[in-house]
Amino acid sequence: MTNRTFAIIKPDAIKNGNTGKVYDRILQADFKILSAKLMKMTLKQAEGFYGVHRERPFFGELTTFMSSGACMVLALEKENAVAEWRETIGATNPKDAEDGTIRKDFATSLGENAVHGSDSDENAEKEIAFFFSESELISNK
Ligand code: IDP
Ligand code: MG
Repeated sequence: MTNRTFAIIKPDAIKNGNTGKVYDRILQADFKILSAKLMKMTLKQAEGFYGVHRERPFFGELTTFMSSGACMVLALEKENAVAEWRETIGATNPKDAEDGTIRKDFATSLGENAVHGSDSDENAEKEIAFFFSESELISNK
């Protein structure tokens, strides 16, 4: 089990002024921030990042949204990070998200759902590497 996961504070959360609130939830949940950067994805980057969803009907909507404004990408560390972060963010559709989760409190809609979280250790490593070089990740050891 790796102890790293990858997160994005999505453009809706940034536009709605929730960057600091979401960042605080990350710290309150005891994640260490290995690296964080504010960026604006190109459409090509969004298409590459979400490549597994290429055949899905919402692919165009998703990649247009993700490249529509600034987002914050983060590499996070915690024991059992992937599962812990998925629990902290809640279900994909905010209508199904538990009380107290980030998506319940900050998501705009199913598509514009405030945050991203990796779904497996393997994808977490790939996703971190998509946006960060290893030397950008701060070691806590
Ligand atoms: P996840 O982000 O909870 O892992 P995925 O199924 O991997 O959910 O979908 C990736 C992202 O695509 C979601 O977070 C959401 O932004 C968007 N998405 C998923 N399903 C739909 C949909 O039915 N319509 C529009 N956007 C969707
Ligand atoms: Mg996913």
